[in-house]
Amino acid sequence: MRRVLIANRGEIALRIVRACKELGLETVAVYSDADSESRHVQLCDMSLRLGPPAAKHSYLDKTLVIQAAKATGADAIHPGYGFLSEDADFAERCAAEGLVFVGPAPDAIRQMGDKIAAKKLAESIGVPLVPGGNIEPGADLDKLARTLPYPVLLKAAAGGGGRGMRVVEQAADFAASLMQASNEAQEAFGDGTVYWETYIGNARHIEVQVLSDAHGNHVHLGERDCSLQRRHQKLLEESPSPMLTSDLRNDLCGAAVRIVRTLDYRGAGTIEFLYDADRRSFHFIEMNTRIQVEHPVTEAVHGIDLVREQLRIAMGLPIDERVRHAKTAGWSIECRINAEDPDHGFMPSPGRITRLVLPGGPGVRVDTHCEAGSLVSPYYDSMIAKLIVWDVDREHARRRMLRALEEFVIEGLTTTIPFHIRLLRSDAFAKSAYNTRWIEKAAQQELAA
Ligand code: MV4
Repeated sequence: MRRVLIANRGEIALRIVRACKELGLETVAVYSDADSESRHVQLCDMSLRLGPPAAKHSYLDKTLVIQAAKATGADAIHPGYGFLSEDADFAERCAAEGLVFVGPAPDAIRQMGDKIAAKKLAESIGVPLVPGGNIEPGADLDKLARTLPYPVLLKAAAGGGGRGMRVVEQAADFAASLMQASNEAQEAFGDGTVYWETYIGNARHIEVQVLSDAHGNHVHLGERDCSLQRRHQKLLEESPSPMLTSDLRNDLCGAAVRIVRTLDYRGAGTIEFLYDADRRSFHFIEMNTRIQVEHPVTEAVHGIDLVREQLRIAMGLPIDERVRHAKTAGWSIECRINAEDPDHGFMPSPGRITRLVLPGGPGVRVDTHCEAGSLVSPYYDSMIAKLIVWDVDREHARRRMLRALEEFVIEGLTTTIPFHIRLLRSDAFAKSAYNTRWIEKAAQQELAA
């Protein structure tokens, strides 16, 4: 592996360029017309235009991306997150073209992309699941509806990340909700298969970072608590999770490693669990076969570089010795700074950044592709920066995050910074006394401007 094409944009493209450079790898940027001036394009050794801003005609066009790799002599493609990162067909086409896909084998992507298959695998090795079941085509829906433990949650087998989920409160609503969920899933993923789970109302979303190499090493790098999400967009993540005892943490991380070992996995991955705060139990829900947006909090508490490890693994090298034996130390929090208006339902607020002053000082990291003068495009997600802090414990990290948010100056568009400041100051956050439902309600009440 000598030359890596980065099939992404924004902060993660820049993140990958940096990791490649530190490993002595050459870099190729691909970009849409909205990103031709982007920082990662400037820093790459070579760059190539893909097409117009719409992702369908640029970052999501598999043929164009593979052609770009061929044309520039790249021998590997890093997909980042989103776009083509969990597209098994794309990974397969890379292999067929002799290109290294920086990620797991197509079969692993495909199996974990089917959320029902993923649960079956977890169940087969004794990992606890949320009670639930499949809904076979032609099943007697009235009969099924009468037996379910309400409230239930309908989920799309091809979905994930909360897209296409629907809560059903009572048997009378089941058939209609199923129809809607299935139609939505068909529309969004081309697969209308839906399954049901008991809806856990008092839950925390806790995920485990794993790394697997081609030499049979499978390690976890602790957990992240991602319970603060609005419409399934994460707002703030932290590591470790304030909810876990060391016994629970060992069980959770052990279960995650057993899953990737069984899969004969290779690369970076994330195993998602729901923690039921009433029963103090955890349940596997799904696996993501890519690097995630929130990976820096794991890097901060372990002193490691996950993207570097992804590249090492793709090169056939073993996971670095120090990474294999890394221990969690201190506390890390990440806030996603979005060009959105929290006072108007988090409406996207694209536009030009006229002034940008980044926070700094000890324990502060900012991952952003933006600078003063940058145009935030309406074509892509509205994340403009990730602010990550590390400190010795949660309360110090909370205060450090507040001071960093207060230093941060972004002018020209509306951002989520003021909302994050209210969130970090709230009692619920300080005590970690919230669940996955809290933020949605609080955004209209105690966290409203
Ligand atoms: C759940 C759940 C409660 N019960 N499943 C959301 C993202 C996806 N990966 C799984 N998610 C959830 N699955 C059961 N059976 C709660 C979530 C969830 C959530 C739900 C509503 C609002 C915000 C949420 C944040 C994290 C997780």
